[in-house]
Amino acid sequence: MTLIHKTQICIIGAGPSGLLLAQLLSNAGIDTIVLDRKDRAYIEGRVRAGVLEQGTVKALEEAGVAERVHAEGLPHDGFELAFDGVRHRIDLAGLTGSSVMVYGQTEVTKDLFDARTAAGQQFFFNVEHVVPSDLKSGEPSVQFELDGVQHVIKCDYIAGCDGFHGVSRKAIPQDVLKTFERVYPFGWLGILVDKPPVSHELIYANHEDGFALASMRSETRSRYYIQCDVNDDLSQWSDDRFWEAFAKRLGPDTAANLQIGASFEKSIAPLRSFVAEPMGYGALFLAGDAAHIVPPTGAKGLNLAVADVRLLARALMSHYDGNDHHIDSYSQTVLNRVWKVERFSWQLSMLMHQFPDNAPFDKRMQRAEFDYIASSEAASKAIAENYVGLPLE
Ligand code: FAS
Ligand code: PHB
Repeated sequence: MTLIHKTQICIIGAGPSGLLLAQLLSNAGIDTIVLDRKDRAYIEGRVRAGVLEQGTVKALEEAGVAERVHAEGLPHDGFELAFDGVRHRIDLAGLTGSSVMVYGQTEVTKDLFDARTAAGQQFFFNVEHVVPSDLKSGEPSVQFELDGVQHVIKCDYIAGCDGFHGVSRKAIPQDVLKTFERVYPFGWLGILVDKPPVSHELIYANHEDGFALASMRSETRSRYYIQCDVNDDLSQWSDDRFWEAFAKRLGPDTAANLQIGASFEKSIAPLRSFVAEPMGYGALFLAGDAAHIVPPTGAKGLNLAVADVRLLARALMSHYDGNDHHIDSYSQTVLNRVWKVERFSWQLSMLMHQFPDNAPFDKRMQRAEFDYIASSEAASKAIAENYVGLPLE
């Protein structure tokens, strides 16, 4: 037996991309179904991004889910870059008139799940064997299995919001799809600890031992990262070893304010830059990590996904208003911005990390670039305008 469902937009993936798209479209009266191979608890349990651009906050406002981010988020007017203990503040507010909001991706996901659940909108969790089909036939559909039962969703369009390891990107024919990738020779080891942050603003530090990032989730919960070997596993990183490395990379003056404690979350993430082109094929449109990955150095992954979704929601809404201009230009429009954000994330990653194969000259170039940024308002402004978020188009 196969169960048939009908909707206007089938959204594969209930991460931030899929959930935000569903919310924006549902608010516009467009019918959606959201599928995910995991369930809500698993998705909410993934600790990821922590910094929201104003454009992301605006999108949450447009989706009607911004109450908590305004009540609990921490507005930040600046952040610091540090090299071997020398710190330079990037004055976001002074240089751009804008700022960022510190608010965890976990919370964004919770807010979006709550809104869709409250509206009684349809999810299918724990789905298997998801197959987007008939992308160019005029009658697209998505097949999947749930608890041994076959389902088919007949729809107008399919939104591939299923992340880097999803199936949507792979539904684009190999002779059409182009991919671009750089894999970095290190990872990030991150912890969460219920201790006040070492500084009231984020600090990105480059030290001869490696990169470190001091971030936070609230005034009592800190999120810290250090660069680690790409082959490391968590068993090699006790809290004591983490704290010793983290304090050394921050430098003694900064580390003097560090309050250490037992971590309650610890994970290692690989770093890569990745883009797939095109981000549309027939009735399938990609958004978020399904189409691109950035190293987290620029705090762009989640924010780039949200920007894709804002453009895709606009395109789909316009379609139902009788105008296909934005649908036809979606891939080109969104990729223009994706590549600029890829550039910034790559630039900051190249500046702030220790590369195993870097020659002494390369290390001097990193320090010279830091010294130039610290001494040039123009160079600091270039960093600032990317960090607060580029215009949507
Ligand atoms: P997601 O990967 O979040 O969601 C995709 C969803 O699709 C998942 O729920 C998955 O279960 C589902 N799915 C996959 N395959 C499926 C299938 N076949 N069928 C149905 N569903 C399927 N960004 C930052 O800005 N700052 C950070 O510090 C940061 N840290 C990160 C750390 C890690 C370990 C990772 C992996 C990413 C990090 N990111 C960070 C980037 C991250 O925040 C992403 O940009 C963000 O989750 C993108 O959201 P989505 O596009 O929704 O993809
Ligand atoms: C985080 O708080 O998780 C975070 C902040 C800034 C980044 C990356 C991660 O660039």
